[in-house]
Amino acid sequence: MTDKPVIFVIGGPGCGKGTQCEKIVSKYGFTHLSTGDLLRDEVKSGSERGKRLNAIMESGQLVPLEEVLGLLKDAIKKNDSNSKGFLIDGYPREVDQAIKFEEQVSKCTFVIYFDVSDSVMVQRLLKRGETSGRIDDNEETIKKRLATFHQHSDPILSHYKDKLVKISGERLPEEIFLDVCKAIEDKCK
Ligand code: B4P
Repeated sequence: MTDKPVIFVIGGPGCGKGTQCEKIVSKYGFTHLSTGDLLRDEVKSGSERGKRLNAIMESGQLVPLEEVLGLLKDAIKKNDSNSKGFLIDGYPREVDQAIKFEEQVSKCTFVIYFDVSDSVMVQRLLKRGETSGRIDDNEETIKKRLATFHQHSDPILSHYKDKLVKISGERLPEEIFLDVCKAIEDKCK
């Protein structure tokens, strides 16, 4: 479906994926597709599908694979002709998502994983929750999001052990970004 580079950006809730993706976009001009944002856009549309997705996100669980992959495929199709490459933020969240994407869309070039402890992620999300208005940035949902993340993360990291760049996300965004740039310049030569 695309022959452009595809970078998966993964990590726990609040690990800094979205923050680093913004920086990557301004420096390298990749197309940023956040599955969380695509889902929230669908919710905003007020459709019946959006209502179902909203309830799942509020419960801290993963939405069904077909829904997320469908949204991603549409977005890739729409942007492919003008894109230098795709940053897929928040995907895959389970091994099946990885397998289906690579079967139906493209091989992934490499995977960036931001490593952050639970306590730091919780602090960041609670702080963001003071102003974000996101239904999932509250204490109860954050706990569930972390549990969902831990349930699926080890199998994904093993699945991608040969394509994985693990970066410590407990530093200043600018420091983290230096490692991100090294990885992109090394892997997307
Ligand atoms: P997402 O939208 O992906 O939510 P997230 O994990 O919190 O990441 P986000 O990008 O928003 O936050 P970031 O870490 O950058 O997912 C939300 C929900 O959607 C999921 O729970 C799930 O239900 C559903 N979903 C999404 N993708 C799915 C998929 N593939 N399959 C199934 N379901 C899916 O930043 C967090 C905060 O930390 C920010 O406030 C930021 O300012 C701060 N921060 C970032 N970097 C920092 C740093 N270095 N130092 C200090 N603070 C920092």
